[in-house]
Amino acid sequence: MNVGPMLKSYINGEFTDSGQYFDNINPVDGSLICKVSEASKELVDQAVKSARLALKSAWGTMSVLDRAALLHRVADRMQEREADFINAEIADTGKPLATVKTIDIPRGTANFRFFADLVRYRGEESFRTTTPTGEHALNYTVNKPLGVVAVVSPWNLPLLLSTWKIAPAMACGNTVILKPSEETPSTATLLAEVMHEVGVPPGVFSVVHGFGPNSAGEFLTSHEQVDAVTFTGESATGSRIMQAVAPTVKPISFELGGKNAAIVFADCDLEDAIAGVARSTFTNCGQVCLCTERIYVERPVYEQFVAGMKDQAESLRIGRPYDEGVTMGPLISKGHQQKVLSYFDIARSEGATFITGGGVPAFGDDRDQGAFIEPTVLCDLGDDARFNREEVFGPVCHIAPFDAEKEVVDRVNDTVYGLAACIWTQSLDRAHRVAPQLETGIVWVNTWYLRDLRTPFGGVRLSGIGREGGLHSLAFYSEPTNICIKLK
Ligand code: NAD
Ligand code: 6OD
Repeated sequence: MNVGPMLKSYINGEFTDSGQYFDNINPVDGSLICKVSEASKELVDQAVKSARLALKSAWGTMSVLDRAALLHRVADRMQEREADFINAEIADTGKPLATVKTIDIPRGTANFRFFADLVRYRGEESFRTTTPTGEHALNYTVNKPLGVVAVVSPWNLPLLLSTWKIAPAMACGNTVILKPSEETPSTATLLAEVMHEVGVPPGVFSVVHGFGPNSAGEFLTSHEQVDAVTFTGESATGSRIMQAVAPTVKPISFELGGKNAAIVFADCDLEDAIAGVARSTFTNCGQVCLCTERIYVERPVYEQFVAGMKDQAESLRIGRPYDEGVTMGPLISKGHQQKVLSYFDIARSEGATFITGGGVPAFGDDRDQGAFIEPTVLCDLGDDARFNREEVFGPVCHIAPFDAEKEVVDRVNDTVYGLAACIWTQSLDRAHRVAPQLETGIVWVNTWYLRDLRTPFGGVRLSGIGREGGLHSLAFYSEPTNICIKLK
């Protein structure tokens, strides 16, 4: 694995050093993992230039079957190098081994395999046309790539979320430039190695390391020779990227923040609901865009639910990634730890009751220099409290009681976000009635983050623009041309 002294950008099939570096810090203990070479504007220009040229190379004329086969080879090689990917993701994020092994890395390879297969069997539209004046024609569409696609990804599920966009973009014949999060550059660099090893032609896939504003992220998204931008990250960043792409009017796909709710009805299987909401709140230390930070519980089971969540939070084992039985790692960085702690202070000042947590665990060893935080459960805030309106992105939720179905639907929908929601009930009628009333892109019933890669994924309002997943992804990463042939 290339993690060690320095990570380089990968441009035109070569690893390139810019001569300017930033530190990649281990969130477990604050130690230096490696230096990362930050791509300059000139290097981003070179990446875009080579990606444009690659569109005209063998890649541009490769059949969809050959492209799909190449993407399967990428997945094969990722699986052969699974241990490297696991260690790299753990080094950057501090996630527990079991999480990385069962979620992050397998989904990385699954993304390539899924879109490689899907694109082979995609159909194209055709219409036999008769006009009111009696003319006849055959209309059919041809799907072409958009061109050079910029993928800008976050740090919370680095490989999973970047490949979720890279794989369909490449499957559709685009060339891709990835700007991974500055917090998690390692698996992106490994992916570049894999692309190189399996013979992906130069310029088809590039990685430019760096930050957002006035760095690789901005250089890439504002580049006039980039044809589309697909982004996952904070809503405020999405807004800035939208402004950057506006002058050149290019397609965008945004998966942004959330302030997701779970609704627990009194008729649920309470044990399942407590375990499920604990999972939707604390998974990945609460750093999943789909995590639930607002929990509404029907009054008859409220006290029991709160007690159950306290037990769940206190039974999590916080610690080092490779230690047996560890179920929660650190937040991504000291900076993010400060942000989450500042929301605990806000909640305190707003009158919250801390049922459990609210601080930083003390280990008495080098982990005290890391970015750990206690799993936290709060009550007694109003829906208008800042804590209940803003995304925290940590292992924390607020639990509030409710009395009526219509009341809870209105309260859940009263947010600027709209990514996901969960409903816990044993009534099928209620599930069908309530789910469509929730103003979110995704609703889970009696579960959370159960994924089928064919389904539309995305959010409404500040949670995003567009849907990816299955044919939605292929539609975004393709430019259809309609061909109309006059028939006699
Ligand atoms: P972020 O917005 O800070 O950064 C994401 C990426 O954007 C990084 O690579 C960063 O360097 C880059 N970036 C930042 N400013 C930029 C700019 N001006 N121009 C171009 N690029 C820029 O997000 P994050 O902190 O890495 O991730 C956490 C956030 O992502 C949370 O809000 C979370 O909800 C959201 N998220 C959403 C989804 C989803 O599917 N909806 C998935 C994962 C994360
Ligand atoms: O599972 C996925 O495909 C996906 N896009 C997950 C997003 C998680 C957000 O943190």
